Amino acid sequence: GDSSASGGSAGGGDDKIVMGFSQVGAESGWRTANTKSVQESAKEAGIDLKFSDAQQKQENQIKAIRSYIQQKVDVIAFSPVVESGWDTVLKEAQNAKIPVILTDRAVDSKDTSLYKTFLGSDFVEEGKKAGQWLVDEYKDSKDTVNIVELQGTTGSAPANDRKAGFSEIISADPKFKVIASQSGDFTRAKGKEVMEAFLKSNPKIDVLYAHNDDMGLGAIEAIEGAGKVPGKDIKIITVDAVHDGMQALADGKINYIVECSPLLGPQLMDLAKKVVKGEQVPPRVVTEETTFTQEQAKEALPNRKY
Ligand code: GYE
Repeated sequence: GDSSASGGSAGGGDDKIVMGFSQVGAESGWRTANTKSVQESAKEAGIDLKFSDAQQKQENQIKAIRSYIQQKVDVIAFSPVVESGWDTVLKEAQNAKIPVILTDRAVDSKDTSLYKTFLGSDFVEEGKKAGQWLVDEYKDSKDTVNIVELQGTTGSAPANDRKAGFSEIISADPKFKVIASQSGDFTRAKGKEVMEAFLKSNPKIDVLYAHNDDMGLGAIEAIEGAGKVPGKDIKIITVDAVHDGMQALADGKINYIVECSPLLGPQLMDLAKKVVKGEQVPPRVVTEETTFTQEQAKEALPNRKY
């Protein structure tokens, strides 16, 4: 780790693991909590963390990974902003014998030897849970349900999978119609902007499905701005369960939240230690998550960690 001051680590007893971590950005409350979790757990685990923020750009992540390879870090962890286009740089890490851990988001590389493990949520399952709530909510109605969807960052694993899981469940009943679906890039500002456009072009929207809380929160501002009541005139389902989302759920402005935990730091550090020692790790570690209704949000809010 901090070996330069003492003239190199060879024989110096400095066996601190150095991790290069490339974060997606700071686009959402989820991301902020995730960054905090990674930084705090690195400290607790005695891991020397080199951290970079890619501002939602793949090219920045590739640059960061290349610089970690050059610095000969012990392990690289990253949360890939989009799923495709990683083979070349991952091959470079492999050639340099630096193990890679995927955290939070997946890549679509066919060659799974390019990374040791993938730690994070099952986003398809999250989408299914969102769809299931809707199916249950409208089980006694035969009327058409007009749905608008705010997708996450285009090409990202959570956007692809949350869309797919949701669609799979609701497509069982033709009364569910997704009348508009567009990316809000996982941000509040974009969520608001896109929802404003949805409201202008669609006079009858029954449901909003937003791939994260932040976009849902932005959309709530747009809905209120249009003189409608979020949670009543338009029902809202989101994913994450960050503090502000849970507050809006408890306040009745959101109807249902599918939890996605950002607290991946401790498990990431454990996996990193094992991988650096050359120990076997499971190729996939799935985070455990729940769902929240408005009542459940009121109960859970005081003890939420993010
Ligand atoms: O849901 C969203 C964030 O990759 C699971 O990214 C993460 C997603 C999360 O911007 O809020």
